[in-house]
Amino acid sequence: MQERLKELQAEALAKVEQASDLKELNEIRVSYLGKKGPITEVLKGMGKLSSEERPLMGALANEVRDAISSAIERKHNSLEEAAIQQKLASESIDVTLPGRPVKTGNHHPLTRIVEEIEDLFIGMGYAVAEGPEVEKDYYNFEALNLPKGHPARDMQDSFYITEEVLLRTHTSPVQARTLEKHQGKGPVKIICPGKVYRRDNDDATHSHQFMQIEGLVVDENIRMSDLKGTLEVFAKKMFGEDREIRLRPSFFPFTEPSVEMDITCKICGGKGCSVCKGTGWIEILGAGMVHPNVLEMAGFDSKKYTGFAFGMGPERIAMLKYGIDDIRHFYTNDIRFLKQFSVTE
Ligand code: FA5
Repeated sequence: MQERLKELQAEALAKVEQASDLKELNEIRVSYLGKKGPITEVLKGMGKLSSEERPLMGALANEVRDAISSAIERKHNSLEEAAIQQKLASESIDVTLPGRPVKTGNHHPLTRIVEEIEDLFIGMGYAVAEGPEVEKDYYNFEALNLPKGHPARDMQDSFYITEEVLLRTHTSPVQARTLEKHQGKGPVKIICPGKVYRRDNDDATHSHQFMQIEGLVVDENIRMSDLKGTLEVFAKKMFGEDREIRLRPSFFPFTEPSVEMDITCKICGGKGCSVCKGTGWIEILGAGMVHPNVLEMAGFDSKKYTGFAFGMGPERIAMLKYGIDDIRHFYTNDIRFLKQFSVTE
C-alpha cells in the first residue's frame, strides 16, 4: 500500500508538472484527489491493516494528498501568471504609432450662409435681434397691420397652437417687438435671423419650415432709395457683380410701397428650369417702406420717422449661391450633400 501511494504521488506530480493549462490541471486535481480517485481507492484497503500500521498509512496518505495539492496550487499560480503575461503581451500598445485622425464636423451650409449674411449687415452697422418662434397672433399679424379677418393673412398659411398663439410665419414680428422696445425713439437698425413655419407644400423651392432674415431700419428721412441701395450692396456682395437683380412691385400689409427682389437663376443661367419654374428668376426677398400704421401702433410718430424693412430666405440664397437644385437637401441631412460644403476636406 505504501508503495502504491508513493507511485501515485510520483505519477500525479509528473502530470501536474506537464499540465499546459488550467483546464488540464483541474482535471488532474479531480482525478487524483476526488472521491473516486486512486488514493481513496487505496485507502479503502486500510481495514485489512493492523492497528499499528493503520495510523502510519493514514499519515502517509495525508502527506501524499498534501504534496499533490501543493504542487497543483503552485502550478495553478504559475499557469495563471503565464496567462496574464501572454494577455499583456498580445494587448500591448505601441505608443509610438501615429494616432487615428478624429473626424470633425462642419457648419451646415445654411448656418454658413446665415453667418455670412449677418457679417455683411453687421459691417453696415446693423445689430442682431432675436424673437420667439412660438409667437402671439398680435405680433405675427395685428401689430403688422393685419387685423383679424384680414384677407392678406391667407398669404401665409399658419400653424396655430391656440387662437392667440402660433408658430411664427415670418420674422417680421421681430420688427413689431423691436419698435415697441424703442418706445417711439429712433434710430432702429436691426437684422433678425430665425426659423419660421408655414403650411406650405414642400417642393424644390418651398419648405414648411425654413429660415428668414429680417431687416429693419427706422430713422428720420429714410427713403426708398436707401432700401434699394442696401439691397443692391447686399446682392453684389453675396452673388458677385455679374448677377442681375430686379425689384418687382408687390404687396405686404406692413409696407407701403412694397417690392419683391428676384435674382437670375444660377442653375439655368436665366434660361428657365424647374428650379425657377421656367422664368429664369428666383425670388429671394420681400421688402418695402414700413407702413405708417405699423410705426404708429408701436408708438412712433410716422410724420417724423420713416423706415424700410426686408425679409429674405437664406435657403433660396444658398441655393442660388451654390447651385443647389432642391431646398429639401438642407433638411434631409444626407452626409454626401453636407460633405460638399466641408471646409477641411
Ligand atoms: C414675408 O415673409 C415678409 N415677412 C417679408 C417682408 C419683410 C416683406 C419685411 C416686407 C418687409 P414672403 O412670404 O414673400 O414675405 O417670404 C419672404 C421670403 O422667404 C421669400 O422671398 C422666400 O425667399 C422665402 N420663403 C417664403 N416661403 C418659403 C418657403 N415655403 N420655403 C422657403 N423659403 C420661403
